[in-house]
Amino acid sequence: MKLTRIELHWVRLPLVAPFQTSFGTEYDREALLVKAVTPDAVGWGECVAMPQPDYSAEYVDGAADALVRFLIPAVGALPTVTAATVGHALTTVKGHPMAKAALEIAILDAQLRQAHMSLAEYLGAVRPAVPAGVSVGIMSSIAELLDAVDGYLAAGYQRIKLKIQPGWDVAPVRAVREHVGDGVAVQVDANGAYTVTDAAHLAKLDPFDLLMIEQPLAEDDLRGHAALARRLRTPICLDESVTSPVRAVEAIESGAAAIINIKPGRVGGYLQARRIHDVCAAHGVPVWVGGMVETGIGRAANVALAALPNFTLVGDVSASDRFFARDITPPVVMRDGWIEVPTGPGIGVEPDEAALKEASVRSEGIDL
Ligand code: SMG
Ligand code: MG
Repeated sequence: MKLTRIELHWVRLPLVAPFQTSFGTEYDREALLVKAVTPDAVGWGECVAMPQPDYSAEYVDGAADALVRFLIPAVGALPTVTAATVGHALTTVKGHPMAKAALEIAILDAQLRQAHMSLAEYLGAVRPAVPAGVSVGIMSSIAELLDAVDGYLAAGYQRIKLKIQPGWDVAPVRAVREHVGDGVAVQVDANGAYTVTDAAHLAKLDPFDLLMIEQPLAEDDLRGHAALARRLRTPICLDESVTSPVRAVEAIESGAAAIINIKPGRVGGYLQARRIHDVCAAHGVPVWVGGMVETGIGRAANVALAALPNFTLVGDVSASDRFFARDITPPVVMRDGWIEVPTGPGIGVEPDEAALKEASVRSEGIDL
C-alpha cells in the first residue's frame, strides 16, 4: 500500500458532565485524530493522549510534534507500508506509544477498508457483542455518586468502576456497595494515587467484594504492587505500569498483577495490544479493554479488540453518550448492556463531516 498523505485533526468535544480522576478533572475531550490517505482508501485513528501529561508522559501537542517530526516521516520513507510493518519502522523513535498507536491504526483502517475486512476479523474476534462497563469519576458528595451509579445501572451497564483517591475511597466504596447490593460488579481505580505505606488503609476495601483495585501505586512500582498484593484480598489490576508484553510478563511473574487492563494507546497500538492479550492468556491472566474517553473512532476500534477470547472481564467500554452528547461518528450505542462489534470494513465507522467540522480546532496535512 502506498501512503500519499497524513492529516492531523485536533478536535474538542464537550463532556456531558465533568470527569474527575485522582490526577485531574476533564470538562471536554481534546483529542487528536489521524487520517491516513492512500490512492484506494482512507483510514482513521485516534491518539488517546490527554492535553496534559498527567495520565502518562504523553500529551496531545507532544504526540502531534512526534508524529510530524519523526513518526510520519519514518513511515513516509517506506516504499510500501502495511500495518504489520509500521511498528518496525517506528522502533528507532523511543517512547510516544500513543502517537505511534494512532498512526498504526489509521494505516490499518485504510488497509482493511481496501481489503473489505473488519478490524474485529483481522484481530481474531470471537464475539458479536461485548459487555459494557462504565468508569465513574470522583464526585463532590456521596449522594451525587449514588445518583450517578443508579443512572448507569438503570441504563444497563454491567459493571461499575469507581475512581478513588486518598480521602475518596473507603466511605464512597462502602456507600456504593450498600446501595447496590451484592449482585453488582464493582471495581476501583486509583491511577497511582497511593504508596505501599497505604497498604493497611487499602485493605479496608477488602470487605466490599471488589472485582479488583486498578493501579493503586505509581507506574514504575512493580515491587510495591507485589508487596501490596500480599496484604490485600482484593486482586490488583495494572494499567499505567504495563507498557509492553515484557512488562506484562514481569508484572505477572513478580506477583504485581493478577489482572491486566489493556489500552492500545498506552502500549503502542492494536497489534501490541493483541500480543499482550496473548501473553496474558498464556499465563492464565484475564484482561479487559481500558478506555481513554475516546471519540467514536477510538471507541469503535476498542470494541473490536474487546471481542478477542481472553478479554473475559468487562472493560471500560461504554456507549458514546456516557461522555458525549454528540460524537464525531455515528454514536457507539449500548443495548441491554451490550455493544455490538462493528462488522463494516476497517474500524467500521468514520467521522460525520458536519460533526467533525463542529468539533474541529485545527488541522494539518502532510503530503508524502
Ligand atoms: O473511556 O471510559 C473511559 C474512561 C475510563 O477511567 C477511565 N480511564 O485510568 O483507566 C483509567 C482512565 C484514564 C483516563 S481518565 C481521563
Ligand atoms: Mg486506569
